[in-house]
Amino acid sequence: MRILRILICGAGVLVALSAAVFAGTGPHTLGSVSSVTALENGIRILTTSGGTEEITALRDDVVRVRASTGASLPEDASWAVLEKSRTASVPVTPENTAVTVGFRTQSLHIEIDRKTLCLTVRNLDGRILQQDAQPLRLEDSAFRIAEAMPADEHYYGLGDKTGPTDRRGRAFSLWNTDAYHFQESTDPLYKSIPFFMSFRAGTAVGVFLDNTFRSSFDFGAESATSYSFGAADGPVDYYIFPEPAPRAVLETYAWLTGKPPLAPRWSLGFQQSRYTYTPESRLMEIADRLRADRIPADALYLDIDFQDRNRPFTINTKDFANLGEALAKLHTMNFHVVAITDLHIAHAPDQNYAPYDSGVAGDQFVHNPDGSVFVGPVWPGPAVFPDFTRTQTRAWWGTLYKDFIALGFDGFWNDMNEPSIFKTPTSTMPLDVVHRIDEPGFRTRTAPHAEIHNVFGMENSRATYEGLLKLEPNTRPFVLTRASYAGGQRYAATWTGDNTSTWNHLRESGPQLKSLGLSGFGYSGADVGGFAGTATADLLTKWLEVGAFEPIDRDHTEKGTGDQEPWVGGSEQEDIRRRFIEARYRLMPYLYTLAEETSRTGIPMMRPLFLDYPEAATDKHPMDNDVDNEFLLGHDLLVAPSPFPDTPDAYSVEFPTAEWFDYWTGERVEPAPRNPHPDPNAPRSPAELVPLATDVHPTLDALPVYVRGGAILALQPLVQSTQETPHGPLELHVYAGSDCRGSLYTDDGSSFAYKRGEYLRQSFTCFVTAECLTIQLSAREGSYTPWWKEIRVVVYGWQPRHGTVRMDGATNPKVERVGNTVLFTIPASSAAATLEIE
Ligand code: NBV
Repeated sequence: MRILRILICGAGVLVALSAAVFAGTGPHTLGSVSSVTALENGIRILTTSGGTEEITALRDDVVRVRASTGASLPEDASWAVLEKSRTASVPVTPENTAVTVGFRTQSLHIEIDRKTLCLTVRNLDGRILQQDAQPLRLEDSAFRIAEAMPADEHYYGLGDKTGPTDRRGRAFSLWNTDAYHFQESTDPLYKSIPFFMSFRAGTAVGVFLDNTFRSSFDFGAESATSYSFGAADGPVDYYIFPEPAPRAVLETYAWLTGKPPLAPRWSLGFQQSRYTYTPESRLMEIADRLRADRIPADALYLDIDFQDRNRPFTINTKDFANLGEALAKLHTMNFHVVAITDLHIAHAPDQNYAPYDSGVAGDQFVHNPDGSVFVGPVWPGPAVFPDFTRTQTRAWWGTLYKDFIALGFDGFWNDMNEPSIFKTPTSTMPLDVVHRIDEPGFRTRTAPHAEIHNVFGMENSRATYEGLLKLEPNTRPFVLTRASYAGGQRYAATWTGDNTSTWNHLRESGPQLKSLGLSGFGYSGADVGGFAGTATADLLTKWLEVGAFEPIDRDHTEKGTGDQEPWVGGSEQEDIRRRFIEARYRLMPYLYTLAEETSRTGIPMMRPLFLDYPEAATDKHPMDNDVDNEFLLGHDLLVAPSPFPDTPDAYSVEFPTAEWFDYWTGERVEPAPRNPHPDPNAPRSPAELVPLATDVHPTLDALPVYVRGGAILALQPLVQSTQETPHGPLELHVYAGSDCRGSLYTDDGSSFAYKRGEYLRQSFTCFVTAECLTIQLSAREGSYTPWWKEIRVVVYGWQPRHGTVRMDGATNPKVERVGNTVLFTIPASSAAATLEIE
């Protein structure tokens, strides 16, 4: 029997519990430091087992760790990390002691224990930010890294895993999987994003394991004192980036793996989908009814039945005889139409099926180990699969969109790209299917499916995105993908796959979308109303309420389920749902400003509370752990659906700061301490006063939404589609409070003209005293001319004594007092302006 020597790292102490270090294929470590070479940006260590470990600094706050059992490191290439970031480098100062080797950057100390090779990362004050709990463990081709897990540390990320946003106490595997009607216990799911953030008392550390093989993460399911991560094969290659705050971790992750491109504005509108609106007349009925019932909407979807025999890039001309005309008509009605284009190409030799014929001619499909083309059954029956790891295959795939673009489709939906394959126990390709990597930065080589599986969906969406860009260079592509990997946000928005029409899934969708946002995917949605099963009218109403505040708001359901459009269930329900969709459209300037922020910074539109308010709790634990049902839409809106939406029970909403307004009434919220003391006069400790909370008694027609005191939100008059020009002034809603600020970004919403300066950016601040409210509008940046000629200012939470406004000391707009608000209108101008209200 083999006994693995268990080494425990920590505080420079090495505890050896048994007797041998194994080399070869059994469980082993890399041994100890044998020699160390100082590099300009780090160190390279040769180990006593003949292995190599290299730790380098890409920036002062980003280190990369690579290790191998041999004298050289594995290929330095990545599907996820941007070339310019992966090759970035900063000089470091070597720091060696009798027990450690390492270096210092401008913000970190990196120490490797000479005996165990355990890594400790400290800040310049010497505080431990991350520390290996055990030496790197290797067995056959697998490896595992274990880190110390302080009792008050929390873990976030890994994409749209189910369950609480905090991953602590659970274990997950990453292997892209078609998880039809997944449940809370289902793992793995559709995406593999081997990135997480540890968060402890206000500080956060990002960790990204850049390994595309099946990987796993255990945040304390197995051990109460350590967490671990590893992969079944492939390189030991990970990045550690400690930052002073969680937002900075996401910005750094975006620096490493990229940001989502700016979404076309229409994709932020309400989207109506079903599997499948057939025939064409049904699609038109849906469009007509949305407009007739005055339910604002921007996009309609066509699912697989619009195709001929489920063959991608074909049209079922029996049911869709005049699709081109239908699309043109829908455009005149201000709709955009998204078509599904699955990646499985029907295996249809000699049938004049162009995608198959041209694919075979260019040898574009994935091979079996014997060189023949791999064929697997999916929707079209036997199918073949483009080898998206090849640059030229991606380019060929992109050309397949030409006719659909010409026909008038506006966006594309890449489903089934885990890849999902029927009639096989693994639901995917055999692991030895051969991909032929032909990609700048990579060695041109073959790779087994085991290596490519988790990036296959991402490369599919990349091929789509890049193909669309090539076909229409001045139109922002809209691609929706189901499977992806770290970095996939550069090409596509995503949704959480086949959820179910249950209250539990409504509840789950919040944490899932917060987690996607924490994993790079700032534009994401869950099927509103649920995919599998038929939603009850109340469930659909509640889901449409919450969906109105999520980045992608798409109602979608499965074939054979009951209707799920906003009018289903009667006019009372429809009226409520319309009101929420209208609220989304009124908020469009704010939403679009957030979308631009996401594309510029990587900070998601929909956020957990701890992301923007990491120090809200007195002990700095993440607030989301108490109220995972709540989320932020941008910095200023707090949305608080019920944590148990299937019950009418009251619940408590917690606020990260003291000043909030009810978004619907404009009234100041008077939050009460969370745990009221039995004796109201008893002295309270500061801890008893936070977090502040208010009780909510849920009703079907209401969703608690709050605005930060100090927020300045931009709203617009109601429209039925983002294509419609609003009539009336832009609205600036000013919620008097401290840290008073807001911003606005806009552009034409669809082209890349903004990259040439055709955009508008403006920021706003306010300053409140008892006598005067001063609002400052910065000069507009950019050359874009917006639709508004006037700005209507609406002030909440502050009443003027005299009711006068001075604009730059001169003009005198009339002030109205309506209920609890103060309103006035000013001419819009590109110059800076100061408004003084007294
Ligand atoms: O294309 C049909 C569906 C689609 O509607 C859904 O959104 C995807 O997640 N697709 C899965 C395949 C069939 C699911 C039963």
